[in-house]
Amino acid sequence: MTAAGTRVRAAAATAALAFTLILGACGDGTEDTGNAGGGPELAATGAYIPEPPTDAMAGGFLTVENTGGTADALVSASSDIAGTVEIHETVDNAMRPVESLPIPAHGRLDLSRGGNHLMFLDLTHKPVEGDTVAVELRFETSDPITLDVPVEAATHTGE
Ligand SMILES: [Cu+2]
Repeated sequence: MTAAGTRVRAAAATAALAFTLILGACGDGTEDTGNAGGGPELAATGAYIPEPPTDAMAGGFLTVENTGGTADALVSASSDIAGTVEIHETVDNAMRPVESLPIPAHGRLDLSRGGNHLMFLDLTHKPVEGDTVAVELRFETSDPITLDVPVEAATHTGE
């Protein structure tokens, strides 16, 4: 066999392996909805920040929808009005920071009052109803999503 022939065979083997890996990623039992790569497909909707009582902290709520066939996770967030944005969950009426929140395949992550939420800390100023706050969401797999989040009345529930 010539050296050139060996290289051709090696290239063919590499292509076959890549093809197998692609099939493997789609063949894990989740249905394929036409998303060629099989990765997560995220969209954020319904975001709002209720006007907080003080400039100490503010909560943020939204839904992240995943129409893709692979799970993702919200891993961090940042904002122009906050030195720190934490991801909080609420357990027994007490909130606590978490590293990340899962976004299931063909599912959604709900950040809503009384439950999971974004916590804006070290505020540059108290956001008031009518303001718009820039928020960036970062994920384990997907590209970041940037949102202009409206500040609503303190009693707003998003419904
Ligand atoms: Cu909180």
